[in-house]
Amino acid sequence: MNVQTVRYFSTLIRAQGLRIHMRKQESSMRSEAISILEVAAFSLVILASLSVPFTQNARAADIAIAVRDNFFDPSTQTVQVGDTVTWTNLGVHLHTVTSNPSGPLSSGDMAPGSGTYSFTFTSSGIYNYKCIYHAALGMTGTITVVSGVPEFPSMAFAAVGVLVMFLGLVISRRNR
Ligand SMILES: [Cu+2]
Repeated sequence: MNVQTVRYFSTLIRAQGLRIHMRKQESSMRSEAISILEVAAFSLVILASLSVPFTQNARAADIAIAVRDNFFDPSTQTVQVGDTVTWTNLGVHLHTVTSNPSGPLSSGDMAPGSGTYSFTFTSSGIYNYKCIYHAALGMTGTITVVSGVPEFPSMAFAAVGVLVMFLGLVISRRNR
């Protein structure tokens, strides 16, 4: 064995040692990454549960009701909190959408053929209304507003969060 060969082997051994050392560091970094993952997943679950009241009916709908001579079509409609109802006068007479006996609905005169009136319902309840010109002819309607169930975003976040947390626990247990 000459000096060069010895030098070569010692370099090789040192490199191997370095490699093992780096691998150890890598695995400690990996378990650190797992605990970060767990914290992130946990935060996601907390965030999701906190955001439930705010994401109710996240996909607020637009509901159309036709105003005809002389009835509302449909005359009864159930919507969720946050939904917007738009009435369109498709008749040849003036009509109104007016709370009955009192309430927030007040369209004023809706022009025949094109007049529209929109209202966004922000609290649950039963909203009776009428056309002030044709109520006596039975031109009345009811909107029932119900509070929405937690929708896709928060439910999905919670599910993904729980899954990631579970996987993180399993992986970190195996690596210990
Ligand atoms: Cu009318």
